[in-house]
Amino acid sequence: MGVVNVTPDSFSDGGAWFDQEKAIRHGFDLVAEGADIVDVGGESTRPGAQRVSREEELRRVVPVIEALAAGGVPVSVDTMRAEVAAAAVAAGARLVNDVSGGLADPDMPRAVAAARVPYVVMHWRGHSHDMQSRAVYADVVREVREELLRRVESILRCGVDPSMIVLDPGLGFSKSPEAGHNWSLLAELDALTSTGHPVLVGASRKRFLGRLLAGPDGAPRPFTDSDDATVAVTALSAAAGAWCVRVHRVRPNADAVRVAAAVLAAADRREGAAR
Ligand code: PMM
Repeated sequence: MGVVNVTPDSFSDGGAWFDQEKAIRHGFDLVAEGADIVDVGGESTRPGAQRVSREEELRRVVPVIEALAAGGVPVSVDTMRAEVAAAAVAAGARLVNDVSGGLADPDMPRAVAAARVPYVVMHWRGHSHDMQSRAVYADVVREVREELLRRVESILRCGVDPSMIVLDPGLGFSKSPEAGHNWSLLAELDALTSTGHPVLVGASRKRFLGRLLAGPDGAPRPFTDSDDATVAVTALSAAAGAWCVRVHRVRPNADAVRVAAAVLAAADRREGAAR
């Protein structure tokens, strides 16, 4: 999944695709580099970000989704709002990616049920302006799994088909880099893959990578210089059974997915031969 943030202030690409023509071109480029899905978002979720209005979010994403979908691109919409999700699906989006897992807008699960599209349910504890204060866990892996499964129960009650639900641990969202929450979640991805739902991992250019790669003076690496580390996370996630990775630079990550798939296929063949 390649990312197109139609925002002036996203953490990971600093507003490079705010211009709609550029955003559309970038979406097609990501497909040419190997993206199976292009994720279009109009609201920044970087820590501390303030919300944009629904009207502004619609204005940003709908024309980009229309143009990409008309060009045959499988598009997902990255939104927490039911109305934006519905408008995006009407414009041709084929998946709804909701970083709040249905918590930000109670109408979202019913909108997704009506749209009959896959639904990415991410682990989330609150809006960006204060999400880091909620990064408190006794056991992050157990709590993220339990909170996600509670979300799934509630979403199923709204009529979403269970086979349409994708789970996401929400790396960087109410997760503390100092406490190592993101690494624990990656180390035990099977806590989510074992639910039977496909799993999406969004590590690309996140601050916990910049902190890992800090220089001798302790200054975190800038986000654009953490793409190689993102590729490493992609290979490990794909080998651990992730269904999808959400990334800013598609080509090297698509290569990493192919490497992991080749290793998994060889392991399957050897297991088959041993039986
Ligand atoms: N991360 C960002 C935005 N949307 N969606 C999902 N499903 N998972 C994520 O981890 C995720 C997301 C962070 O935004 P960025 O594109 O500005 O880095």
